[in-house]
Amino acid sequence: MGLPAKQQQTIHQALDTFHIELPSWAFANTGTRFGKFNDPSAAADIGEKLADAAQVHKVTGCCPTVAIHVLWDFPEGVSSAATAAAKAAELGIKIGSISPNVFQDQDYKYGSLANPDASIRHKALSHILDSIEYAKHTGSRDVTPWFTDGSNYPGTANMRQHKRWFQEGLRTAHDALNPDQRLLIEYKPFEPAFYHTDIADWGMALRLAKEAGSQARVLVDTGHHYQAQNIEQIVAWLLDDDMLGGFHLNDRRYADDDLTLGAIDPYQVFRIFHEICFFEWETGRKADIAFMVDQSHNLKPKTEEMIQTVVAAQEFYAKAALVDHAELTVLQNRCSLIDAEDLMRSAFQTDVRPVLAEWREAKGLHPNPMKAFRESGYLQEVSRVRGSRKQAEASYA
Ligand SMILES: [Mn+2]
Repeated sequence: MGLPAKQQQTIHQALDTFHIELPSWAFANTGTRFGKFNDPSAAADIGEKLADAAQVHKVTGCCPTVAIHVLWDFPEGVSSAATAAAKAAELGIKIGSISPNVFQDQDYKYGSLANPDASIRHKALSHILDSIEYAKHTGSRDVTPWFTDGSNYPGTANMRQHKRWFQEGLRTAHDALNPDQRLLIEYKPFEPAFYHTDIADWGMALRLAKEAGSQARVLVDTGHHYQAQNIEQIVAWLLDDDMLGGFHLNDRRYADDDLTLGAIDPYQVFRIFHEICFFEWETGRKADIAFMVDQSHNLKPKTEEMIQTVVAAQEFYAKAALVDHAELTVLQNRCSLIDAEDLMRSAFQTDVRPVLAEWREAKGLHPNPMKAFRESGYLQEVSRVRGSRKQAEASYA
């Protein structure tokens, strides 16, 4: 039995172009601010992170790139970038987006690009410019800074001045891009700043991106919103303005929980992907979006969790592709509320797993990526090798 041939074909076509970028930091030992539990299989350096990511790509066939955090992954700067790019190529993957880190150093206690001390603003900008250079060395297109700048108490910072410093800093960073590179600006309402955050929402990120230059876009981290915010509407607006650069995919129950995509609210992931598929049908063009994962697995086994995430993302994307957009448009224009909603819900409720298994087999992959990974013995092998060494000190990544 199964789905009609046309729907199967729709899913195959959707999956053919759906690539997911894995975060290097998801393979390392991570934790919460209360502590960190060591996993014997956790990767300790960029070489191991890339090796683990390559395993995910091997069994899923859709994760050809790995996002890098400069401070954690390129400790020696340009030479680390070159070594990592070579290692990735050896493993059949590539370095993807590059995240500068302007929040860990002691100098950034009172901010980075909006620090009242001009020499620290300069230091932060220099690091971002260096990151753009590394990106050129690794052939990476997207540079993805995230800023913690803000304040914890009313009256302690000049919010207008902070805004102007961000406008200035991001414009300078943008000017250093190659013509094919992009600057993706991520927002977050709170944490670590608890009174005001300089780039707190999509409107601020959109404005800063527009002012930075034509190669800047907004990055939507699904966990970086207030409760009940309509993320798919933000996505729809950014798509319509051609300003959606990419996602940091994850799920949350309370704040920025970095849980597995769709673990808490699977319908929301579907609704977000639906807006993308609907936009592409309506405009007849592919949206230029980097689908990146930004999750932190402090309890689940890391590589398996990433496989689970990727499989979930493919399932939601396939379901979203199944919506009959022509029919939906007719129903919307007719104000047939029940039928329009049911059209969405029936796509969401469709079991796409058998078609995904067929798609994998057509690509020469095992129909069940998790089973393939478990049968490979990779986890046992790296746990044995990595688990026998002394656990590294408690650095976050
Ligand atoms: Mn993020």
